Amino acid sequence: MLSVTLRRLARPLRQRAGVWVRGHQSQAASPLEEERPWSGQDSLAADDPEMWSLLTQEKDRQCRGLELIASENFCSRAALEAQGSCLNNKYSEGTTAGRNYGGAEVVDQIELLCQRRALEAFDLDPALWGVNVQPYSGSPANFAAYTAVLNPHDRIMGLDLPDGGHLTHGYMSEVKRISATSIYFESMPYKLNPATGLIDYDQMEMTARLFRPKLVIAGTSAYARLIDYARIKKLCTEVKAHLLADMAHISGLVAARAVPSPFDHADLVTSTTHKSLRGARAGLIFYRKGVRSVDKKGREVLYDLEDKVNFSVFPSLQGGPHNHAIAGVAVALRQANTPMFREYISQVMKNSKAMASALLSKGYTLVSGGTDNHLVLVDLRPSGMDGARAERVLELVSITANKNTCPGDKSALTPGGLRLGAPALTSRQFKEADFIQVVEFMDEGFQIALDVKKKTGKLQEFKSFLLQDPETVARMADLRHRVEAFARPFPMPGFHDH
Ligand code: DSN
Repeated sequence: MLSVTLRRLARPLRQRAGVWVRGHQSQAASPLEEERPWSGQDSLAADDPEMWSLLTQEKDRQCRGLELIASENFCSRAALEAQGSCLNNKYSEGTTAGRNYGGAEVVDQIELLCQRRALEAFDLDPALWGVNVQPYSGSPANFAAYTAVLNPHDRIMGLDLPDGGHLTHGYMSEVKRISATSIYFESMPYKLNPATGLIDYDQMEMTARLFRPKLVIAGTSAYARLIDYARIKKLCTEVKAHLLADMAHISGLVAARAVPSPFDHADLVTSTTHKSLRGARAGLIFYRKGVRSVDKKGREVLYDLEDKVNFSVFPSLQGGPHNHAIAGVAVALRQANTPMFREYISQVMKNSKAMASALLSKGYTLVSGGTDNHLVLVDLRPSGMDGARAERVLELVSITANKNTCPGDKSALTPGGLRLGAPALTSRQFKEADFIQVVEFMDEGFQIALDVKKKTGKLQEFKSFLLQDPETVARMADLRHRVEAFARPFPMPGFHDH
């Protein structure tokens, strides 16, 4: 009571001294706030109006725009609810076989449930496959999987980033080791055949026979075609390498049996959980169990990956698992094992193909000429455009996509390509005809970009002109209004207050 009275007395002085107001007037704590004991019961809107306002703006951005980033999706309300739950509060370093903290009896069940659902979603026999569901996301999952089976400076091979691989597949530039996977391991890329836009398996084989990697990564971030896992596995057997499939982009497609499964051939499979799989944000590492081979004396040689993977995730690389994320992933994995999800993925593939055909019919060039999965990679160079300028104009008209390198690109800042994915809008119930309309909008955006490019020089000047030239501003405003009027009525999963 005394301290409350003293605080009351002190407040006018502090206000006069300017201590009371923290930066912006809207951030000032209400007088009541100071006097109440902390209950933690206020809503976000009441507790932190500034953050609430930003979240509200982001929700609105997601609802009014066309989301074409191939790695993004709209997760279900149920999975978001599990993720934003009391599970955030619990530490549980270790595995379900033994934890470093008490009170883990419920999170143990949650982790076991997530593991079981992960195996079920991909139709895996628990005698032959296990899964670690603790990685925080895809990049840590990859680094942990490599660390499990490699020593520092062992050799890895993955698809080069400019050719559609991921940073964590060993990316290094001409002058610098960029990804930790190239700093701590020795990396040699394989590449696309620039003429076909397809993985150059002949070159991969030739390089692997010389480089003798310990690990080959079969996985992509911006590749619209299927991967020949059988061929890569044959190579791995020949050079005595582990085969790791990073199915982050296509894990929803794999779960829906819509593309060939990496599990038929790989020793290790990593994934994120929030792309085509449409879950909460995290990572997974699957590892083979059981008999690996039979030696010359007829004795069974077992896989030894389980302990190595688990040890690598914790304690080597991570601390406490994010139990809230694991729960959100478990919810999504149950959803992924339903006919409804398979129907969703089938629509993703149809929409991706519809988008590819519409772009081709408008004269655009696609890397590899089309798509077999959830994304298309447009090569804008033949249209006199680049991905950076196209991305910026689309962003200003509420269409979100991302610039991407195409085979032969030199600059990562102004690459020639634009990556477009179908998973997010398909979660909003878009069908083929809707994607054809999306292409119409993008085509208008590309036209604006082309017109402005002709009048400007470097990228920075292009960007300034977009915001300053009255005619361009008006053209973009008109397109943006039509885009938003089209997008907004589609349902949005996850947000019950939409
Ligand atoms: N950055 C993600 C993507 O966009 O493909 C992968 O981590």
